[in-house]
Amino acid sequence: MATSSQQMETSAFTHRHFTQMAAFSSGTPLRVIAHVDLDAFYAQCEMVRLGVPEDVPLAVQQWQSLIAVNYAARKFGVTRQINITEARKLCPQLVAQHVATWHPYRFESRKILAAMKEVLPPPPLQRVEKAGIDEVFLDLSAQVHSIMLVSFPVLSAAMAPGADPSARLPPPPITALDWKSDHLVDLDEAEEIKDPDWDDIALSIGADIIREVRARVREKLNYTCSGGISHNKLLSKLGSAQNKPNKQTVIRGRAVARFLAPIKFTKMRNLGGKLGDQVALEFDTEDINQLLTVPLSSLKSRLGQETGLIKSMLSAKSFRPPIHTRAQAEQWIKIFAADIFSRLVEEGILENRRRPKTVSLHVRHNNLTRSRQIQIPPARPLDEFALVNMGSSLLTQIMSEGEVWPCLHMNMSLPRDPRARIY
Ligand code: DCP
Ligand code: MG
Repeated sequence: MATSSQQMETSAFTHRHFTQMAAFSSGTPLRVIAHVDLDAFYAQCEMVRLGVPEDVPLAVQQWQSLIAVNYAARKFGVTRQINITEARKLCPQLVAQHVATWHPYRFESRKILAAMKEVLPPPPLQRVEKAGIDEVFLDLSAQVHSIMLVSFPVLSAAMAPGADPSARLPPPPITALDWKSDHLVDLDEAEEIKDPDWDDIALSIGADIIREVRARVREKLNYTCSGGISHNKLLSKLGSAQNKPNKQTVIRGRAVARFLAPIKFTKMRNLGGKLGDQVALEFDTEDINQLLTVPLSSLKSRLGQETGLIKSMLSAKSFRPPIHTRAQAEQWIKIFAADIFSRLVEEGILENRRRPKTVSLHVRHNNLTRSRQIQIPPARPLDEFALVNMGSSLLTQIMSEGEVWPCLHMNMSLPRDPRARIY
């Protein structure tokens, strides 16, 4: 809490900024967007199903790879990047639960979404968007707006007919906010002693809502999840990952620059895959701050047409330091296969005519990227095992044609079928 505070004359925000919240306008700096992501989701599904206590290390295994690792196991250094044999060395008591299909996780995912909605007002105040099997975005703007109107009668002037939309709001009648046990991204000292403005109040109400959403999921279904609360999707998504597990993080508008500075841009939505890798290679940095100094025109011209390819199903990894052995490469092929296969399942691509026709593998050695692709046998089931096998034979081909070690980058993709509508 601030020891001395700087009294403000008016808010930095206008009547319009406030009224726009009710319409979910993306133009208002007061909007409240939250992202909620389940902790170690598939692992938690197995823990809930089998009644495994929280402190027991557990991982979900698919072939030799781990596709989810609970937080008890992560304490031993077990991650998705290692195989089951390595994991057992690090953590001999690890419970490894083998998984055959994704259906039970999809079912749990739907139950969790329904539980979240129970504590939210009905639409049109509610706006929830499922972003993946274990994550949702919530636009809380309209709900927060309605709560603010009740809690702060001074704001009703902004809604009055004839109110000047560009007039500033009065300062909030409070000087401190209770953030409960939330993580707050720190502000610079000069900012921290300022009184909260309406944007901080909006986020604090949003944080109260997300605390309740998470509590309901925990009480009803026994899952923990993490949340990020901020003014846009990118920040809230980065926020939810910041203090996992079972924590929520608030990124206030004034904290954004400080928050983003150390984050690698390859962690951002749309920059985690091929595009992010390409940007990192092209500009030789993964730092947001460094990238912010590159003019947009230069970004566009240097990335060129290539960026249009991100729609194909692709799983990629840049190696710093580079990898040197076939065994390491095989490990990554398994991870790519698991990643791509789960997305194929998730997007329902295997169940209809949009089944992909080819698999390709790209391998970068020094400045040279070589690739090979093969047809997917149409009659056989396209499962993760088949993808691993195809990736492995592509690697054999590429290795037979020239040097690959040290290898700086690999990716596996299922190129878009030009006849398919989506993907
Ligand atoms: N998943 C998968 N293969 C991957 C990545 C993820 O099968 N390569 C599945 C298993 C995860 C689920 O998707 O449990 C959700 O992915 P997340 O990235 O959210 O990871 P977790 O929920 O496991 O962990 P976290 O607590 O970091 O969110
Ligand atoms: Mg998750």
